[in-house]
Amino acid sequence: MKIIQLFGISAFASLAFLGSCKPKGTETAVSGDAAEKVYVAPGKYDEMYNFVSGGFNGQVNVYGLPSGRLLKVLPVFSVNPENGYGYSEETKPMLETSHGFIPWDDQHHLDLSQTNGEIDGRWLFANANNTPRVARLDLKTFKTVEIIELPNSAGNHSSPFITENTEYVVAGTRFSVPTDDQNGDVPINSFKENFKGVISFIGVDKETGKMDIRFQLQAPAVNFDLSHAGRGKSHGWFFFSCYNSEQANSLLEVNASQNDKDFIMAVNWKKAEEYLKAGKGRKVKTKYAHNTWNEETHTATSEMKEEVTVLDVAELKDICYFMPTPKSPHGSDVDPTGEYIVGSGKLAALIPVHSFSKMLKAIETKQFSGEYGGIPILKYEATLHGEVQKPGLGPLHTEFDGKGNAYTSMFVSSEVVKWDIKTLKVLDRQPTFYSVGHLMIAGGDTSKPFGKYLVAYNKITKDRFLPTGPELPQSAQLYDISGDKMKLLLDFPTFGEPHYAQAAPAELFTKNQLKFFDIAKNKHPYVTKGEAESKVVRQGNKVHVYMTSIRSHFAPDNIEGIKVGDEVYFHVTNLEQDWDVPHGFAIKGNQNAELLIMPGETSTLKWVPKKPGMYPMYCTDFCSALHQEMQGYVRVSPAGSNVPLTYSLNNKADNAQSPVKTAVTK
Ligand code: K7E
Ligand code: CUA
Repeated sequence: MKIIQLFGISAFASLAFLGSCKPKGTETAVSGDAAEKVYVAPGKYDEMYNFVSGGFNGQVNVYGLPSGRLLKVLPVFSVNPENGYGYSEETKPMLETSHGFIPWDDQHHLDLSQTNGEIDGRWLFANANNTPRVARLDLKTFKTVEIIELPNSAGNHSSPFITENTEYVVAGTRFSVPTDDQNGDVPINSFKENFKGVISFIGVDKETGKMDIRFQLQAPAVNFDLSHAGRGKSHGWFFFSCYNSEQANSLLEVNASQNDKDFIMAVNWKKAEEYLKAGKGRKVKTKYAHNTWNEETHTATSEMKEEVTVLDVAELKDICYFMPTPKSPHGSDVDPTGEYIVGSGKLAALIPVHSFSKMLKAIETKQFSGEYGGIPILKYEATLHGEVQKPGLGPLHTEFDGKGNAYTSMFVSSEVVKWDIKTLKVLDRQPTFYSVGHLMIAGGDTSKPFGKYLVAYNKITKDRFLPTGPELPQSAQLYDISGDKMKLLLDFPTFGEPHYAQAAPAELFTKNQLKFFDIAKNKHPYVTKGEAESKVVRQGNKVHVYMTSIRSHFAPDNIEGIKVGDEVYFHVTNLEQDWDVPHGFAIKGNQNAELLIMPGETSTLKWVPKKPGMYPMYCTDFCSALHQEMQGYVRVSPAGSNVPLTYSLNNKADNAQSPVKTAVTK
């Protein structure tokens, strides 16, 4: 099914099922010392972090390499009942958009922040395809701390790719659509006339990482697929693969596969900045959400923005150039030197490699073969460094090892192919099991790849793992690329559907790790910094419970006088100041999820009891030997009853030290 989606053309679809394309058996593919190379002894750490996109689960998964052990699932675009992301009052604003609250998205690509073209370990950027957004995760806490929505866009696939000093994160629209200030209520077949392909340049603050959309480029209506920034000599440029230069709006598997060549669009973003400075942009009225997490208040806020500046690349010359690239190119990858740009045409029988210096020369000497949507098309031969001949079938993505080699994933022929960037000679090929999509080398899209490991993220698992019903996990496969020949070391299952991934040595991230939040710095409006301050406050039908948790009780743990019709907010502060001691919180009948509160943090669960009765609450995370005792009761009375609102901890009749307290009513 997935093959057919990607390669609807029947010839290719059938190729995928041909015996000749199926790789040889595992026995021959795994090298003898593989176990030793991936074994991480109990108590030892992995060498690298591997951040893997979750695809249609909307999350990011963190693995250790070389073991392939899953360390954590980081919620980004989808709600996560495991820790209350998207359910707690504090995190709900993270998922606000111009369409309202959205609990899900489709997450494909990741990029780690860079300084001087090298991974700096600070932030991880993630895209959402369906409702176009870009997220930033802070790798000090492994939390999603910012999400920005993208106006004038649809299907944010070509994203989030960053420049070598993280000046920009870019996001190219997959679906061209009428821009937000135009009437979108037009016939679909007016595509050519009304639709535009917009690319967003999101600026990133050097110190704080804070994002804002600096400008957008309005380009002809094509489908932007992937991109990568220039680096080194090509810093200042961006390269976007485009398909559907046919501008089809239906049955794209046929109608967008007509042209022998589509394009890689080269964008001179420094030039675009000049035009922006000169005031050449058009202000477009729109609406997009910008959501930020505040680490001091432990709360997200969502702001609706109303305007974005758009530069029209057909009008403002010399921002964009098209490099013809066969055939429906998917990956657009730039080698570590910044000189070579590799286009992977899904339907092409070769891999074209463009040269950045030749491209500059071709622009200078005007070696154009025509125009497309007002953008000059450079002559294919004029920008071409060369073609890799007979690389395999269905090239998708290319990464680099920093030693002059490129590695391309071949979806249809299920293999990874290693080739020499300069000579374009194929050096090695190894099977994948099966139908590899993205592949990743640690640091493989930076100026300084770490090499050593390559991971293939495969679309089809078939017989690789114990069967789990109709849906099997996707598989990741780890290869040792330190020698001349690639060696398959390990299979590990993945969650959702991984697309792109990132990896780097662990020290880059462990050095910044935060172990717990300093409670003295907690500025949450409902924080409770000690049990003595815990209280219950009624404001009309809203009841605020200022609650604390510490091993192994809540304060208060008995509450009476809640009435049907009340909205109860449990603001739970975890008083612990130690690493790895979260407490959980849940109450019978709560229609959202648990809270999982980190040490020093405050989180809020909203609870609306529907009928009178006795409602137990408890800690969900096994926090101590007396975790099971970490529980309490809330008594709910009928609407209009006169049971006073009281709260207590240890309210034994003979214990005058902890009397039952009456709630404050405001
Ligand atoms: Cu090739 Cu969405 Cu990057 Cu998947 S995309 S494979
Ligand atoms: Cu706190 Cu279990």
